[in-house]
Amino acid sequence: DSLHHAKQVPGRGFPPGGDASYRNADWTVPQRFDAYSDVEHQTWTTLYERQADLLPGRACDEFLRGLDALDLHGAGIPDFERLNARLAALTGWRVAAVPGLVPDEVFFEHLANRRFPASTFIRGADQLDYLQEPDVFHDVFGHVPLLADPVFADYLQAYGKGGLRAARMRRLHNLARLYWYTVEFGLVQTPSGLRVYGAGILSSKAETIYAIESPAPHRIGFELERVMRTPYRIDDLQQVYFVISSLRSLLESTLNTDFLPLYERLAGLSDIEIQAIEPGDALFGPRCAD
Ligand code: HBI
Ligand code: FE
Repeated sequence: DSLHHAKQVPGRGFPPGGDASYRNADWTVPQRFDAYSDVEHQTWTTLYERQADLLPGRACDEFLRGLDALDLHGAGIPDFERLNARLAALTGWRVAAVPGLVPDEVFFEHLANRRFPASTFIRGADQLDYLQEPDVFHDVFGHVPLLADPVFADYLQAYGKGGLRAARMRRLHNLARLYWYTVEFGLVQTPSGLRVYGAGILSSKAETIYAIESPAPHRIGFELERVMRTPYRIDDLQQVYFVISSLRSLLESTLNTDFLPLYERLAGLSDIEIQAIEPGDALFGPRCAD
């Protein structure tokens, strides 16, 4: 999807001249941890400190526990090797450095094998707030903490396996919406209130506040077919979020669904407009400002 337009960053990712022959067949590259500049480490720390302030009461517990378990509080861009030692011990997942966007099949193949492809470059200090392509802060801070949770770890692997099947059935646009509205922009209703688990939200200061507090977006109870019929926009704050009741219920709804008849049904159903409320939608309110 186009959150992930590869941008060629001088000195990281694609080498000058665009020669991609340095990368491995699975698109992985070395992180080159020692080559990060102080300015690049400082950009991570600035982003980290902004988010750390916002997370209590907004991020789900599993995410916060993952930050602790992976020791992602340290200053600067994490060294993937050290991170992987902890992550692999917890759930068997690893982070694999990639230059940016990788082709769908390559992406799914990594996920199906419990490898999360993560960009190595970091956004410029002049682009702290929004970027269309994933950088190391989005990929590692946003996505990796939940990979320390055994239930989410299984969900993302199942998604990767499903992606390989959906691609063969030409229903990838439907499955990509599931990724978007869960892994990237998911909300979860917990006993202590609405919380964020989506990485696209958790790596954005503005969207972390907006997703929980703003009255503007719709918040609709998660239902697999409903989500797969809803397109998404990549260029602004979301107009709709889907709310799960727990990570386990999300995993179970995908494991208990036979996607084959679902895809057949979807082929005959129209898309639902992003702002639409359908009969049967369960609606959730924002957290009241205090
Ligand atoms: N590549 N590095 C990277 N990260 C992604 O999130 C990603 C990708 N390639 C394809 C892709 N996502 C999407 O097409 C899937 O989510 C459907
Ligand atoms: Fe992402």
